[in-house]
Amino acid sequence: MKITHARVIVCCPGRNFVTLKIETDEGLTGIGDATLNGRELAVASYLSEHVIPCLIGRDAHQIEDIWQYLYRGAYWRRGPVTMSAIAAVDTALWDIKAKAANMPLYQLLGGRSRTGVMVYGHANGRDISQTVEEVLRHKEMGYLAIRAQSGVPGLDKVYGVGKGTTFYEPADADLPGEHDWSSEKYLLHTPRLFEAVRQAVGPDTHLLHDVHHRLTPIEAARLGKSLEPFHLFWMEDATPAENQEAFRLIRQHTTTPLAVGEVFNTIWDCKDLIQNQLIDYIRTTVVHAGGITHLRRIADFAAMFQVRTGCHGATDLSPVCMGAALHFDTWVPNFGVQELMPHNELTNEVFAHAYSFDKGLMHCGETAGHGVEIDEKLAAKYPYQRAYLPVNRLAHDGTLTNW
Ligand code: EZ4
Ligand code: CO
Repeated sequence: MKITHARVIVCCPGRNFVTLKIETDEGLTGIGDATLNGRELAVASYLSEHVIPCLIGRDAHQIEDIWQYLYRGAYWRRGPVTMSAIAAVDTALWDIKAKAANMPLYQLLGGRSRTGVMVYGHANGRDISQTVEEVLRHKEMGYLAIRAQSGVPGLDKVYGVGKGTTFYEPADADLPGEHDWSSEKYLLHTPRLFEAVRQAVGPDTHLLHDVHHRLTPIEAARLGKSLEPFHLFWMEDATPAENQEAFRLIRQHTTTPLAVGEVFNTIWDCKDLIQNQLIDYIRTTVVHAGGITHLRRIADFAAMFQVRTGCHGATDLSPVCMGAALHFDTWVPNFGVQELMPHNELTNEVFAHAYSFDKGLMHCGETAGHGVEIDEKLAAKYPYQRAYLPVNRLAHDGTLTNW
């Protein structure tokens, strides 16, 4: 089965998405997500200019060889742009292979390991009481796992707090907005938040929290320790992980489970974290970590060290990524949890999908392939609109820090 055509579709049904569509001489087509928030056109151009010309005429069934060709063959390895482009090709090819086999994708990975995929939803509030309300609303909707974030007294704009009530979209301006930060204010506030949330929600609901790379290792250790009484499912991105050793310090001080990796793009980004058992959950997902082929490699390596998966699933990962991730989650033996930030209605119209939510679990569906399609005519009505993630500055003197 030969690849005959491939094209990149960029659309903005409320937010930007980059999709790769591959066509074959047997009439089967497949799609892959290539969205890299705030850097969308870099991936689109990498695909159109440098990847698609090399795909035409290749055997669509040779997923592994094509993956190696694009990874090793570029000479310039890794990086979010390259790995998102490779991921899009890989996802589209798995979609095609599963359609050719007339099977849902998870069957090709080894079949079903669980009845459904536990997801965590986002409870966001301006303050503690609003976040508590949101946690209870999510519990009511059936969520078994809930991430809680809130505004911090004395800080004007912080990660995870939407403009309206619950909706939160971080890429919210055509040039980067500016947030402010104080680790001291945050460290005082966050244990109070979780004391209130745990008290309100009871002992059974899994609670999660995203630090979003803002703390130093010793500050993160302090936070992890102070959250122990509220037994979190995980504390996410406690400190930047360019230096994987940084997590050793956090680990030495706290039993709060640690998750990291939504910005990683290869197994090399998490090798030390995993083999030294410095983390509990690895957050890499299909679109930013080289597709199903590479994600499976990371998960198998993680399994040897009892590290479980917790795939990133924010709205900037398109429904195509979500569909593929849910097939992966349905199979992967060392599954932990899957993030879910539901897409808006328009996005769901552009990307019709087989997956669904029921009682805290997602189901990938039984459609052949990954079960997600793109309506190209509808997509064409919503052209790209430049949008950036914010930057972050220290509240007291404006020093640029991690967002
Ligand atoms: O800020 O996906 O856990 N989820 C997150 C996300 C990220 C965005 C960045 O593009 O941290 O909300
Ligand atoms: Co995160």
